[in-house]
Amino acid sequence: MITDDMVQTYRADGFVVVPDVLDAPTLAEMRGVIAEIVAGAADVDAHNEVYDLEPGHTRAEPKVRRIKTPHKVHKLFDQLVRLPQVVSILQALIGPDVRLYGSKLNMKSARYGSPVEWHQDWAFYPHTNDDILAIGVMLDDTTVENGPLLCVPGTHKGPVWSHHGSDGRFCGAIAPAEIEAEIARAVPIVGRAGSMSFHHVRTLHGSAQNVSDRPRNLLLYEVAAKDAWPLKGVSDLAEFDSRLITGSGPTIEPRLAPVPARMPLPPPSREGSIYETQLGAIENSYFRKKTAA
Ligand SMILES: O=C(O)CCC(=O)C(=O)O
Repeated sequence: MITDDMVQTYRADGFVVVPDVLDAPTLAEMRGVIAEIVAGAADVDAHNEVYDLEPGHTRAEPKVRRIKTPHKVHKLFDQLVRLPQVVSILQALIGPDVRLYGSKLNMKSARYGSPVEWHQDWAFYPHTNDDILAIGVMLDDTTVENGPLLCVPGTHKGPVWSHHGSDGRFCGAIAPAEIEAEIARAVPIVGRAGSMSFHHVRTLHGSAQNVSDRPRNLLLYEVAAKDAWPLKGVSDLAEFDSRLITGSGPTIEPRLAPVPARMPLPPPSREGSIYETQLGAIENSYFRKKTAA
């Protein structure tokens, strides 16, 4: 499904959209499963292993911001990243042998869906090489109105910006003053439901609050070349190997590439999800201030 031109775009810009990867019945099945999972949030009061909740969530009026690690919550999400059409795109972009790093489903509900401040995924999980990307599965038609991902072309070949707050701790967000020129060049990642975006792990990106009357659900998978090892280490080798999607079996030989890195340490004062982590940068937020203005 991916053309040579699309591969060249990914290499040059650090992101690309492949239209219509999923068909209508698959989308309908996923929406049904998501509705069931979201309904379960009526039984919880606080963030847990499955749900990250929007401010203002109550049992009577559940507001889910993110379903954490959906591939562990329902088998459909584990199967989706292994579909042949998805695997062949991953192989064209990061090589024949790939491993799932993680997954998340960002539910940007109509009118209040939370923003995500400017960051590079690489700042959260530096590896021994950067043949790593995030797939963004568009579960809704995504337009400039409903809070699309915003990516800055070419930044995957540039610096790793500081994602540390004034307290010296990792906060998962870049101070907007450091990246004014880049923000001005950001491109909205839009497409029909069923399309998928692929952004490089070092690409600078963010996304605004959804102030439209349409939801914008984005299912994200982080996928790494098999020989990219996390610099934070591997504590459970069997679990690490179980996430291989393709390839000739496990390896204990990481490939070392000359890539810049900063460790996400000391750890953030609030962990659990990017939304919580970025509260460490709240006084320096770009999108919250913009929404309030
Ligand atoms: O949901 C979005 O648009 C942004 C997601 C993102 O960048 C992240 O969760 O790391």
